[in-house]
Amino acid sequence: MLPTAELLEVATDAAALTVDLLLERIGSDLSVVEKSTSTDLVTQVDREAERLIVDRITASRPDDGIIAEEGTNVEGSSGVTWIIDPIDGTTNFVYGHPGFGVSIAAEFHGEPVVGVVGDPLNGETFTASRGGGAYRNGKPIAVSATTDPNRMLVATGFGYEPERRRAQGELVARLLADIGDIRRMGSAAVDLCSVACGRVDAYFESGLNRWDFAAGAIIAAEAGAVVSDLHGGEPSRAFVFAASPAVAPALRDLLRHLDADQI
Ligand code: LIP
Repeated sequence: MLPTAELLEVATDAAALTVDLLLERIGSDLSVVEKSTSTDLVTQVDREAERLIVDRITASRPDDGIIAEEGTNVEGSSGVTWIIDPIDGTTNFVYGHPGFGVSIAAEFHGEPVVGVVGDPLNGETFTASRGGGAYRNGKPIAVSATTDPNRMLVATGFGYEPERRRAQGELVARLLADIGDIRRMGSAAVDLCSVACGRVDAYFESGLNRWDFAAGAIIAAEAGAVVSDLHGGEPSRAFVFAASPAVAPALRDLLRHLDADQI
């Protein structure tokens, strides 16, 4: 029997500890380091937050596997693997700009089971468990009711490599005339939670790491969103697509027509 309730409790507790750390350190003198490119940033707080989360998880579940953005990679024996981004939207965190959060997901033999995203500046904690629905601060949430594709509010994001960024920008320019508007908020985890609570109608992005979207994807799916790649498969590094069912077919057709998953 999968201890879903325990996994949700551990993830929620670890997220709460991390939110407190991020609120304490935001705006402080952060040692910012470039990773893969000049736009791919990491701070000492990312590393401290990851340590905090890993310690909280291992205190309760020492036999679980853990994969996290800042380097933690533990092979487990329980079948449960944690997928963690201690600060998704690091650039926003460095600037003190809204649009960052801690993202913690648990998978059982590769299947998503639990997702928690904590957004410190909005004071929101999003949670979901497979088959258990999606919640914001403990209250049920659901995707938007928009039906007109020409009114779709669509979130997206851009990678770090200059050529990919150029192509992603060109894609947005070609898409804009056929939707309501674009929002680029800077965190896949927060964007997916925005789909889950109806703050945007849809989100897409290519080139993400699993830790960017693992928690937000189950939260969006449990809130009623269509969550996939661009061809109905599982969301992946190639493409993450999340949309309310009413607008999903129209947006998916537009993105397929623009070869959005070939960038
Ligand atoms: C971020 C993603 C976001 C993307 C940003 C960045 P990070 O992750 O969550 O969707 O558009 O460029 O990759 O690097 O802040 O953890």
